[in-house]
Amino acid sequence: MSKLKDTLYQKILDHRKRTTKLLKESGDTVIDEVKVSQIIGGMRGIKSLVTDISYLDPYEGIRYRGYTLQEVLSKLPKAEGAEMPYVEGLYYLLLTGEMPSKEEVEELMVTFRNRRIVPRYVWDVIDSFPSESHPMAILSAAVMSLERESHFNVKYKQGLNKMDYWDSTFEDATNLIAKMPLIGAYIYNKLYQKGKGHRYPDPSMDLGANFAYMMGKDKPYDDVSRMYFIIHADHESGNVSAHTGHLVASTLSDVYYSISAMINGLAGPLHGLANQEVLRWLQGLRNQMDGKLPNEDEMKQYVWDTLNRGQVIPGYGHAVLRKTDPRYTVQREFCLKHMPDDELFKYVDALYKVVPDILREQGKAKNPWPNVDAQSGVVQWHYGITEYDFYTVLFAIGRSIGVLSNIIWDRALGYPLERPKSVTTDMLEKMVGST
Ligand code: FCX
Repeated sequence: MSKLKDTLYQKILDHRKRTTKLLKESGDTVIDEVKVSQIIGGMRGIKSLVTDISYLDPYEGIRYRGYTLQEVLSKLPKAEGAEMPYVEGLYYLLLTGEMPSKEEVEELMVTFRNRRIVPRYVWDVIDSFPSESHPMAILSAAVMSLERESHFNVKYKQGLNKMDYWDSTFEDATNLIAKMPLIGAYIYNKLYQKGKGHRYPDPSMDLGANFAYMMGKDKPYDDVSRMYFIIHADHESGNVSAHTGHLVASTLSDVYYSISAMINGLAGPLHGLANQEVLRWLQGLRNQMDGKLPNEDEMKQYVWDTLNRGQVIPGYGHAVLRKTDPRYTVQREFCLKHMPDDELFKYVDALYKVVPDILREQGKAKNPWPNVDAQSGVVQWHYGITEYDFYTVLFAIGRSIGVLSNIIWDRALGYPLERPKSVTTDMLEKMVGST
């Protein structure tokens, strides 16, 4: 057994006792109440999921296993000369709650390296898509096509003990994480770098550096990839992509079905696709300005025009956060260091100065502050990834690490099939006494 798997197993054995005790001694304790506005309003704020992998505080932002993003970025081991840590180390941290040593990460890198090979039929699936297809649709189908590789399914058919579900799920999850960057880069090269061919991974490189290599990008794009995959990895369990992955996995569908579904949820403009929407929206402003940087009044006008058309300002607002997203801040700091004179970064910076006040004045959005998506496309654009349809694929590769870690733990703790109860409007009216 690898060090990671061994550590994980010990953690699982300890944790099972806590879950059993909670259920046995406090199963009937009331934790939350549900209001009509929450039932009609997308279940905002109802405490009804449990995960120990990350927690989202409305004012502080995300913590992974108790660590802030800044702590994660400074404490996880890094490659020689790298600014951002190994993505492989994040998987170790999310799964075990322990900050890995460099040796532990190196062992995991070997594990990933040995599982990278993508079967030929997956390339065929990708190649068969028309070139106007959205890269998220291609990614979803490519992951789905891998389903026949599931160890969990084979074992389940053979008669698997419930206590062992986590083990083959771990094998499937690790296999999929190892392959996701290759699939993502292949989709990019097929759609946007025709004729250049696809670069296969370099065995000496870590996941982030390899992704940059396969995309044909020089330094510091290796650090951009590491940063990007790490900050997008998890955002507790109620967001659409994480929740979809968990929900589908709760039926004991394998990780390929679950992650394909996760990708489909992430592909909506109110969720992951917002990062491409930000770029599209900024390009609209840029075209309108004929390339010159708008002044504050022109910027304000563009924001108001968008709102007056009944549209949202992409990259702003959040269902849980009530402050600037620390994932925005991490990327902003990277931009200030590496690309302070970038034209689009200046747009983003200028927007930060006007949008929160306008959203407050409009009085609808509960959170007027920027989220992760307000910054992320600009970084990609700067390094030559100008095909913004592709940005959510990068989000999906990162998010799969958190969602897969959660699914392994769901199986380890025996979380059941998810099945909330619905009521009819008639019933609701009777319950509130309005008929
Ligand atoms: N611009 C304009 N209006 C906004 C807004 C924004 N950025 N954010 C929220 N609002 C509006 C909502 O549309 C809603 O209007 P309504 O009453 O007419 O339906 C009202 O304000 C209340 O919404 P609120 O409770 O603040 O926000 P929700 O939890 O319903 O929605 C999202 C949260 C993120 C969907 C919303 O803020 C939004 O649409 N933002 C723009 C898209 C975006 O950036 N999404 C990415 C979010 C995230 F980081 C991610 O998942 O990647």
